[in-house]
Amino acid sequence: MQRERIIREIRTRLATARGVTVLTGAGISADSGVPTFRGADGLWRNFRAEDLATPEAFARDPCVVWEWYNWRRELIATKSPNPAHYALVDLEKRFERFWLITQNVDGLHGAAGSQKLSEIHGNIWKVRCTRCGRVDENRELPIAIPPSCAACGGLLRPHIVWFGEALATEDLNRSYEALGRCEVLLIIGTSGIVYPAASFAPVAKAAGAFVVEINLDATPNTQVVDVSLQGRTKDVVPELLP
Ligand code: BV8
Ligand code: ZN
Repeated sequence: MQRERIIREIRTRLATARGVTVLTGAGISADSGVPTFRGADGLWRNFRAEDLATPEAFARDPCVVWEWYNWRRELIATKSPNPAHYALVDLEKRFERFWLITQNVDGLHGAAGSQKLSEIHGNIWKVRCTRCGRVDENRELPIAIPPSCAACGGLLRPHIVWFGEALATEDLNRSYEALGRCEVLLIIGTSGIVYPAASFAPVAKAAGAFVVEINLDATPNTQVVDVSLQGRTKDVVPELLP
């Protein structure tokens, strides 16, 4: 199906849908200048997320992990939402049932105004005490290393889901509910490699949704979805608004 027909099909589906769910990955923030994890510019200051975004790395040397997160916080603090983020805020207002599931920890969906949102891998602007479990927002640039809890003095960690860690039950439940009840699932800017988000396309398809992928490159999701559009999110996503 050529591009115009695909876009017409998606807009028609959105025009008649009652429930729309969106899953985003690093590709939607790439157009805001936030590096992605994999692919050409996919590096965070020469570290691979799989090496540092783990509880083992933090247990071994919390200061190195915090240095890495400080570098990322400083970089992300200079970035702003792009037209794709704002198009999703617009989309949220148009449907009685809308939910946005993001793998991104950069906080740009919230900054753009998205409210019906699950940040399933956490948020780089939140910290969690390893002793008392308290979660706070923290926007210090840089955060003093090693940061300690104001309530109990315990060591603070980023409130982020690392590799090998379970996602929050509430986020998973909300995500599976949104995937099971939508007529359209839009998958935007993700390489479809990281689980459990990588399994969301088949979950929604099995529940009868029309699944759309918008991404720069083909991914494992490309075989599963109903239609796939290759392009930059900031150009393609606003085109889909009914
Ligand atoms: C868990 C926080 C279990 C860190 C992140 C098989 C089955 C089940 C699990 C596993 C499995 N094999 C391995 C696992 C474990 C692991 C996993 O999936 N590993 C992968 C590598 C195979 N999963 C986990 O560990 C998860 N937990 O399974 O728990 C469990 C259960 C009970 C008890 C204990 C444990 C936790 C996963 C969360 C990891 N944390 N982030 C941090 O960010 O600091 S993941 C990290 O990757 C980021 O969050 C990122 O969002 C995520 C996914 O990456 P993408 O967003 O897709 O980004 P990527 O760069 O890969 O791709 C960008 C895409 O955009 C590209 O395709 C590119 O073409 C495109 N693009 C670029 N520019 C643009 C664009 N598109 C459009 N426009 C553009 N301009
Ligand atoms: Zn504490």
